[in-house]
Amino acid sequence: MSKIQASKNPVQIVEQSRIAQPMGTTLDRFIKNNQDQFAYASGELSQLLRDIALASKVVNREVNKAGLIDIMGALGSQNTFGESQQKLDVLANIRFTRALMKGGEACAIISEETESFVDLTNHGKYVIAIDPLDGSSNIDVNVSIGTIFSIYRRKTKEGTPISEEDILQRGEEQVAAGYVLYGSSTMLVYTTGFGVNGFTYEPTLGEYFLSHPDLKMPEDGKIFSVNESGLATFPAPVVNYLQFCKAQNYTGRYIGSLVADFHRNMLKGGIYIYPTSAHAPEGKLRLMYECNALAFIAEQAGGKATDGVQRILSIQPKTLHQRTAFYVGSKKMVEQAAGA
Ligand code: AHM
Ligand code: MG
Repeated sequence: MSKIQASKNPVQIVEQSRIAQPMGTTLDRFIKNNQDQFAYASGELSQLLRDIALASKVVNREVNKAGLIDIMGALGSQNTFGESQQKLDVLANIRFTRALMKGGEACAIISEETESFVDLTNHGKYVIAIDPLDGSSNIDVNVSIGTIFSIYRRKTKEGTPISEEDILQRGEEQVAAGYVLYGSSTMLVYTTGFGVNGFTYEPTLGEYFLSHPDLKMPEDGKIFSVNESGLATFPAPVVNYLQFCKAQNYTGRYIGSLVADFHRNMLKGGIYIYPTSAHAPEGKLRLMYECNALAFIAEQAGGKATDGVQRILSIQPKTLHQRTAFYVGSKKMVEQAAGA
């Protein structure tokens, strides 16, 4: 008998590894298969996730054709904070709001693009905080952008007006959170508190497929993502930490799109820091629709998120558009950057 064993058919090997890990499962099937993880109203939360996924496909289509038709560039209006709104920001906000209104599972929406929350005056059980299109300064230059969302249970009785108690919830009360990254591929990554899973969009089939099951963030890493223009007035631990990173020949990577920077660091190991500075005394990023979702995902993937002192998810929001300093990524790096 020959000493040389015939190797397995490569197609067979690929198929076997697919069976071991449910790669290629569609997002819809994955959501359905995992529905029993929720204590109650599981069908509604599943439907809500599907509504968000559907709206993200529409936004993805608009993002992809942005260079082809005249929807790029400033609309000429400004949002609540005096920042110029890009047309795609406005469109994305409309798309997500419409999908959530039609779905009926959401009762209120908090969005970066609107000054106050929207009470949908229905019997929905969930409150959504969303940044429909984050990293908007990158739209015109064809660089990755993202959508970030948090889902909470409403606290007050259905059918009554939405109150502050429903809206100003701490991040640790999220029942689900996720982001969509419109990058070289479009990905949807989400958690319902049972780990983190990533799905890649197949545009010709119009489906998200499970591509990154049970994502884990490396405990330590060698990538630091920070806009150093405010360095002179950063907190001392951050200044020291950046010196350390450079002395260790770590890699500096900063896209200026939170979702893209976060996603890369989650896969490769790294830290994203947007600290306080003279320029941004309370930090720049928004607690409710930028930081909380990513903090939930980071923790679920084994990473960490703080404001330099306390856990992001424990912060009690006082206002809708509250800013915070944000340190997120590999656990050891976040601890060291905060001077722990
Ligand atoms: P935006 O919501 O106006 O897009 O601002 C949030 C973005 C983040 O995506 C990004 O990490 C950060 O702002 C970049 O800010 P800066 O240009 O100050 O570095
Ligand atoms: Mg934003």
